[in-house]
Amino acid sequence: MKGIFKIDEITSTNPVSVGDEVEIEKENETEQTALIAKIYERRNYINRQSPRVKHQHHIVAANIDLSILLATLKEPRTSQGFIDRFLVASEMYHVSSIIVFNKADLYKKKEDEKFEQLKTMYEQIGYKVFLISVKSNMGIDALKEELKNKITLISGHSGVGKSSLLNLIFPELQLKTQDVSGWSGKGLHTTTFAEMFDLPFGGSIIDTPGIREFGLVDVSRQELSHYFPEMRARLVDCQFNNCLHINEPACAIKEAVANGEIHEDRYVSYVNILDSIEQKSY
Ligand SMILES: Nc1nc2c(ncn2[C@@H]2O[C@H](COP(=O)(O)OP(=O)(O)OP(=O)(O)O)[C@@H](O)[C@H]2O)c(=O)[nH]1
Ligand SMILES: [Mg+2]
Ligand SMILES: [Zn+2]
Repeated sequence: MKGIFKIDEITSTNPVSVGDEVEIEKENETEQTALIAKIYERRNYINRQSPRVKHQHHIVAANIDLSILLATLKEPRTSQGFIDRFLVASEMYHVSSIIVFNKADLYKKKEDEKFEQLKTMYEQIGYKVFLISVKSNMGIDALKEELKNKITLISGHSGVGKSSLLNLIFPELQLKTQDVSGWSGKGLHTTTFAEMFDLPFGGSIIDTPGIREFGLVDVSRQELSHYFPEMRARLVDCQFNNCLHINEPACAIKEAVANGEIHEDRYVSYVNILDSIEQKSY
């Protein structure tokens, strides 16, 4: 990279990310090296708070058409709170997203029921939900259809099977996956950096390292409800235009929760995320 970009985005830990469209200048013919001379404007990008340095962010990927959250209800279990944070992030960055539950082969009655509940809840809001098993090749064709001719980012906890899914779709890849001896419960990261691959049927997909937590950046308490689609539509009906939907009178959101139009579990997620956002003191 030509040195100049390093000061471009001062708070980002990485000035160039996977998915960036760039202009390169050949540097050395024999070693086949090149320099990034220019980064084109990003259509969108996904930002994540750096786990180490507060107030610093990391661009996970740029120019994304579709963002997949790979979740599991077992080995490891993905919490609803985590899913909702992911969805908020996708809404913020204007990236459409789908939720894919993997390891269906491990699900017993309890997990099957949980899946159906979550599917119903998210589909009502307008998110597509898939159930797959990489191990038993279930639901893969339907998912492939979604990926055609798109740049897709795949994220989720460590061990949910992101690299395994890519290997199944595109065996030539031979990405490193966690030991077959199974999921250790320790969340070892097998994939350590994000990488993009072209798909044989058109489009490309970005494998990423597992994430423990979605640190949301750039979202204020006031804005948060705009990123819950089922709340967004009702905000104009709150009596106060700065309503946080906690204990204000004549709140349309709380009314919708009370009459079942907004799922209570989503509202709980909203309150939890709201609590976690630092109050900015102006
Ligand atoms: N039972 C079962 N195991 C699976 C399935 N898909 C993946 N696994 C196993 O889950 C483990 C983790 O898979 P990976 O593909 O390495 O997970 P990952 O999401 O890429 O993990 P990181 O790279 O650490 O983020 C491996 O042992 C896989 O064999 C599935 O559908 N069913
Ligand atoms: Mg991986
Ligand atoms: Zn309100």
